[in-house]
Amino acid sequence: MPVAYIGLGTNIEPRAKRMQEAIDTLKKLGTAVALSSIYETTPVGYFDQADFLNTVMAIETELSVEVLHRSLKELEGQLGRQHRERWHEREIDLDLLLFGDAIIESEGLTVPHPQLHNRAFVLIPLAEIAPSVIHPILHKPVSDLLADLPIDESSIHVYS
Ligand code: PH2
Ligand code: MG
Ligand code: MG
Repeated sequence: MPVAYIGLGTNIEPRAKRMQEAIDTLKKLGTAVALSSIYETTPVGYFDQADFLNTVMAIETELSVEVLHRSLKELEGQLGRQHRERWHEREIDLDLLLFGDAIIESEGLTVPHPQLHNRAFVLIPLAEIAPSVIHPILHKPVSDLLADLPIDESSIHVYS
């Protein structure tokens, strides 16, 4: 069974409660095999918004990648996500980062996540639980992707 890596993010209070709810709900999509620490991170892309909590969860699942992706979008709605401008604050964001070694480029779904290797708030938690997983396009382990990324240490710290 493939392992899916899912990035979670929230920056609307109650952040910790929203994150825990999302983690508990994601467990229903398969077998949770790993969960990173929760990190508090400064916003990337659009700066005039509150700090995020970010984490990464690994789930072994029988779902197809399309069904898993659709389920993540549905769960975002169930967990209260409102539609806003791109990059702006969100109640909960559930991003499919990796799905085994699948490479998918269809309308509405790109796997691996196209920004995965550029974002400390993804790579740091991902490297915590999956340092040796190979990015199927870049052909490098997550630990190398992280080592290659310049990181502002003040932009991310362990929250819990
Ligand atoms: N998500 C974004 C844009 N910027 N910044 C942080 N720190 N964490 C996020 O999860 C995040 C972001 C778009 O999905
Ligand atoms: Mg996102
Ligand atoms: Mg998203």
